[in-house]
Amino acid sequence: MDFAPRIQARLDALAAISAEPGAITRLYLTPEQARASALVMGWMREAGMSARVDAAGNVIGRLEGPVPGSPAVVIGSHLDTVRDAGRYDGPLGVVTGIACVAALVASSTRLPFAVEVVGFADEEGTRFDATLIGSRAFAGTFDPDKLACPDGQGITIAQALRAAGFDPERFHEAARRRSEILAYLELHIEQGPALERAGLAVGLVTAISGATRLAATLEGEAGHAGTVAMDGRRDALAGAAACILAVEARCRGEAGLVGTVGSLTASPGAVNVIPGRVAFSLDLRAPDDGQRAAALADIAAAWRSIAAERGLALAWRTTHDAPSVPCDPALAERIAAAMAAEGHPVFRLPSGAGHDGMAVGALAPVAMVFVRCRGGISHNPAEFASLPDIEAGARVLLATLRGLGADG
Ligand code: HGY
Ligand code: MN
Ligand code: MN
Repeated sequence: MDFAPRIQARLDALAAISAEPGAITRLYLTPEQARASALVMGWMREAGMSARVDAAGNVIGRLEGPVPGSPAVVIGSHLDTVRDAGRYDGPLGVVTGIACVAALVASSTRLPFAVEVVGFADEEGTRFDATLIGSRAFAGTFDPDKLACPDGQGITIAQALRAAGFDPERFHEAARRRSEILAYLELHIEQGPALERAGLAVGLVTAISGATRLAATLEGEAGHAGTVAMDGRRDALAGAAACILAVEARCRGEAGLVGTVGSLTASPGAVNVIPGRVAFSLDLRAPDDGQRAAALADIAAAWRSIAAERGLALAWRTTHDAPSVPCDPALAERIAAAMAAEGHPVFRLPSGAGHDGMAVGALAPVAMVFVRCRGGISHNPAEFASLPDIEAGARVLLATLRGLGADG
């Protein structure tokens, strides 16, 4: 195997850079991110690229094309993680991109375009109520008002940028021009069970599902757990429980529709106090935007009636809303040709997970390669991709680059 052992070793090195000993947690604009960026830039330079960090914190390696400033094929993914993450989600795509460039340089392959490898700084949206921050900055579509978004400690993105040595007034300088980018390719673990069920190492993504994220609150009345009768309580947490079950009921049984309440905070949070206030999230996804909108409307109606019935005040705001992004057919066919040349059947599947390609799609044609992951497990330390599958993914990505080069 030419690629996989070194890719795995680098994933392990990145996994050791975490805010939480014994877990993998690397969030936007933290010291851990700075250390990971420095490590990745070193690998980029070792592969023969120039390397820099842009105004949003994205790490960008560049192998120049035939002339300085040549338009580039970009290979990207993200270097940030969810809390207690796996080691493949994000970094696999960045480290594999670097390995492909190293192979091009080692074989003195000259392509008619530049190649850039980008490690986006925040795709997960774990720290702030904003997601795809790095790739939206890269695509020039980031809403500057969101720089005022606070994290759980009240630190805004702008303040965190300054603390990390960036200037929020120059954040917009991360934006690239459409003329600079020919295409965007992303290799990522599938984060689902389809490839494993099909017994395949790699898959070709047809579209990236759209997603809506809400931050909701329910306000009731805190009270003494021992003296307030059950009738008449305005228990915000019991109300939230009903809302969560309403999400599950609406999404169950409808193919491709998924709804998740992943975070919830009840206050005051004492064992003998009826919760007066709950803040909770909703993450709603579907391959079809109309399907997602219809589900959101039904869930909102269910939540309103639960709140009315229980005398609770319901409020929510949308923290993320991204339409489904189809992969570019021509670019996808180039990947399909590379898969076939590498001896793989071309298995096409949608992505239920979001990816940076959703943002970069505003700038350039996007296509994705999936690599099988064990049990489809992700956002979990048990996340795993085998060396042969990592090797297969790297070879498909390299063959795709070479094919694009042959296309001119
Ligand atoms: O949430 C997602 O789908 C991605 O992992 N950020
Ligand atoms: Mn993820
Ligand atoms: Mn990811």
